[in-house]
Amino acid sequence: FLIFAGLYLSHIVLLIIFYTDNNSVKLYIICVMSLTTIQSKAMLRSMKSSLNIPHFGYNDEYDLTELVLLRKRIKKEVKHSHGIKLSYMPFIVKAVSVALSKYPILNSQLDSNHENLIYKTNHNIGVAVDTPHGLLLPSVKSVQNMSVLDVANELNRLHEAGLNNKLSPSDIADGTFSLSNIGSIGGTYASPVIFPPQVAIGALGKIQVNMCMCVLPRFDRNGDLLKAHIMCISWSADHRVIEGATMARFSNLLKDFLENPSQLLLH
Ligand code: CAO
Repeated sequence: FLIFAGLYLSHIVLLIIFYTDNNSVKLYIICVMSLTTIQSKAMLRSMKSSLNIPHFGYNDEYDLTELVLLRKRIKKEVKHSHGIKLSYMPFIVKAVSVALSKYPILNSQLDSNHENLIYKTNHNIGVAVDTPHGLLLPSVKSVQNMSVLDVANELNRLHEAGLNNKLSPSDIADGTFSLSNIGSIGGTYASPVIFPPQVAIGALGKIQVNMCMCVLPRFDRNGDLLKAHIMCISWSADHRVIEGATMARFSNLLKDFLENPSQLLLH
């Protein structure tokens, strides 16, 4: 008979097989592989197939002043009463899902023959997580059925699991749309690479006050310079499937939700 045993030591996985018959016992160690290597290989494969996608880019600036104030108002209370760390991401992920409901083609995938477009029911929104083990892309599943707080809770879990190298294959699998919050590290614009078979990805820049030169100034009714918190967003979409006008309309709708975040209460 055969006995299979798996051993996980730091970053090393050993698959040990004992084989016994009446006369002998044989021991095989058939697999020794670093998890980091597995992740890098997955990244290599997916980035290689990304090269075949004709990317087009679209950028815009969102005024997140209201959202910055809203988060500031409720952040402590959410931590205190729910134990949840509330960043900007849960609002953005939820708003993306609401906008996807109006533009479901952005939540679609091309089949392997590139002949059919499959519209995905669930909004499984992938969030790029920078970890000591490399870049990971877990996804929050079925965001369309979640509240902002549910999303925050799940993002906290995925972030923590990512940092501790504890994400499960199901956490990583089945993403339908992706976001990369590079702005939590820095930067204003990016050119994100689509994660196939998905058809679009957004990169979020750093939320910064518009007094800097890189974003358009905002003015009040009197023409005086207004302090506003601006985030630049950079989209990449698969031009075989997504037209520029669709991307622009989707982005406008998302912008509307994020600039008036109380609307999210209705979802
Ligand atoms: N602009 C300004 N501040 C931001 C911000 C942004 N775009 N994004 C996050 N912040 C703030 C948060 O609000 C938080 O502030 P407080 O401490 O006041 O609450 C702080 O920065 C830390 O946030 P965080 O990173 O812990 O949490 P998050 O939910 O905003 O982001 C995650 C989580 C996983 C997206 C992020 O940590 C990360 O890994 N980003 C990098 C993604 C990446 O590498 N992309 C490149 C992919 S291509 O190689």
